[in-house]
Amino acid sequence: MPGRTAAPFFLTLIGALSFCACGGAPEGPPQDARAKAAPPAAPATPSPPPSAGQAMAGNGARITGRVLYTGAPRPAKPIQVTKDHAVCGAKSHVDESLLVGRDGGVRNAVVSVGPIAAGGPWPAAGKPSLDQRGCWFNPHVLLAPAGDPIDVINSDGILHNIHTYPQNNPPANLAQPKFRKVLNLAFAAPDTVQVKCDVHSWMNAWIVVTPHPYYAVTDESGAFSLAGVPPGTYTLTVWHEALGTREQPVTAAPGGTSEATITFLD
Ligand SMILES: [Cu+2]
Repeated sequence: MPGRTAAPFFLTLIGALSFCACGGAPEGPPQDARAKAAPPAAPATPSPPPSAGQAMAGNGARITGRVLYTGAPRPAKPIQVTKDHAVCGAKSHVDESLLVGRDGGVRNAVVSVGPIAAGGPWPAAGKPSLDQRGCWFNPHVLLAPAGDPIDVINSDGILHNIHTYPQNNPPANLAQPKFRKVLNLAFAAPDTVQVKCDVHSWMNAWIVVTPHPYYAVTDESGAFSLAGVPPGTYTLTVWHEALGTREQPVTAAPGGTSEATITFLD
């Protein structure tokens, strides 16, 4: 949340483990859009940044782990629908700004490694889309390659509005009436962009615009996996909208798997 100070933390990194043939690729990280922790600094670095394209050439590494929160419990607050009840109130929602699951797993944290030169193939995951359904943005955190178009979908039969709050790109503020089912957005520069709907004040999401594919969003257990990473030593960066940003060195061994656990304390 805006203005909140990053909580103290604790980082544990468990080194390289088993060896396996890895391929594929992952997703992303960043700096906070509204105030918070300073953008991840460029890693104090090791070897020259590899090209993302190298990853797909084989011998890529996998980096897996979990993002945990061990501070005081912060139960997610129910969302109060104040208009368009027939559509917006059909399903109940809770505030997604901090979702902590079993064993402290933090959902919707963005994990990435760097520095890695821009470019290289992305996993065939399809065009990124942000769907407004039931007056709710799905997903809450979307990864999108810099420069590529994003579909913003209106699945509801009512008016929505897309209002973006970028740091490194021009802002957009577009009405999306019920008959305008799809809008396109694109961000040329890597960024962390908050998205809101001015019609429904509780609608809130984030688009993380990424320079390379080595980004991932944690699932409900706080788990992430980055695959096909070019071997090397990197800075592992974790960003969360409410908890802030953390960094830790990580080594990606050729053909191996490294495991990292990042713990935020309150
Ligand atoms: Cu809306």
